Amino acid sequence: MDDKTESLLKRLAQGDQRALSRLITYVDNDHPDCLEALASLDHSQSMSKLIGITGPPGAGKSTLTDQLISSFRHQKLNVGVIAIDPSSPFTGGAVLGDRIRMQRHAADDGVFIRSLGSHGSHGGLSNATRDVVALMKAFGLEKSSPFDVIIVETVGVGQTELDIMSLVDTTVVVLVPESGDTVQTMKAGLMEIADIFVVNKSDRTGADHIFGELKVLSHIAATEDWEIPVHKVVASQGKGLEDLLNSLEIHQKTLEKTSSENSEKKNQVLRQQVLSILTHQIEKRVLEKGFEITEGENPYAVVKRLLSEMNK
Ligand SMILES: Nc1nc2c(ncn2[C@@H]2O[C@H](COP(=O)(O)OP(=O)(O)OP(=O)(O)O)[C@@H](O)[C@H]2O)c(=O)[nH]1
Ligand SMILES: [Mg+2]
Repeated sequence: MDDKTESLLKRLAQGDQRALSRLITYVDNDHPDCLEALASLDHSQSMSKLIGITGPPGAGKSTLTDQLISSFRHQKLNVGVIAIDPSSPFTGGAVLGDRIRMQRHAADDGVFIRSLGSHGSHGGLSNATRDVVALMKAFGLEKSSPFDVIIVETVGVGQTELDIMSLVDTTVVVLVPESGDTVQTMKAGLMEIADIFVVNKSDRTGADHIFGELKVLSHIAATEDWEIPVHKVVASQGKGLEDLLNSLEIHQKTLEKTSSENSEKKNQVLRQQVLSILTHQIEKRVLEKGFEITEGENPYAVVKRLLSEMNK
């Protein structure tokens, strides 16, 4: 690790947002010091609460995130935001849109917002997000100015989002009155990923219908500890926010209460993280060294050769 990286890490721990920004760029560009830098972080003192906001494109996730930032700032909490746009080559404007929607917080020292697109994140978006979350959790720990809340906004409810949402404590799935089909086709997936449902754009007709459907689903899937609450929200007007904030708090408390039962799940998430970091590192090493492959060669034989070369 060179001196520059070391000094960036020191400044990160002291709560320097520019250092955090630089280190996120390191991660985005797969800087050679990344692994060592991330491995040196100590998260044992981190108290950051991690909230995931996910849902279909245009559901109002950024508008909601913006409102949540305001509420948390009222409580004098520091907030870090990662806005993920998996399709940035096509919707580059969306990243910009996120920025604009949350722009009013840009000058606030207690808020840090960063967008991540698939461009630049070599190991895929869930790898990049995990790395950025790791950096954000270590931010400001020495100066007692850490992020009290870290919000991860991501589009969709597929496998990548599942991986990303395994990083957070509480996942809010944002749907809209037009999401009826999504609810029907993705029932199981939705119930697996969601800790809280938001029916946003409840100023539109059809909100009651989807609200009712989600209520039934979460009632069926309810456990002793948790029944997924469903909230009608109008993010653009800040309506319904208090109930949502209340649910977020109750969910955090439930997690604390059931933390011993959750330790197995946490372990599983950790193991999964180790495996994906390892995969990424091996791939990186192989690519750095380069490898020969002749036309029509058996790809399994190539991998066998590469692995035995690695063992030497
Ligand atoms: N009518 C209505 N419109 C809303 C509401 N919340 C957000 N919008 C609008 O919906 C549009 C999309 O909002 P965003 O917050 O960018 O949605 P998003 O889910 O972050 O979008 P992507 O990140 O591009 O997937 C914007 O034009 C918002 O003004 C709402 O409660 N009611
Ligand atoms: Mg958005």
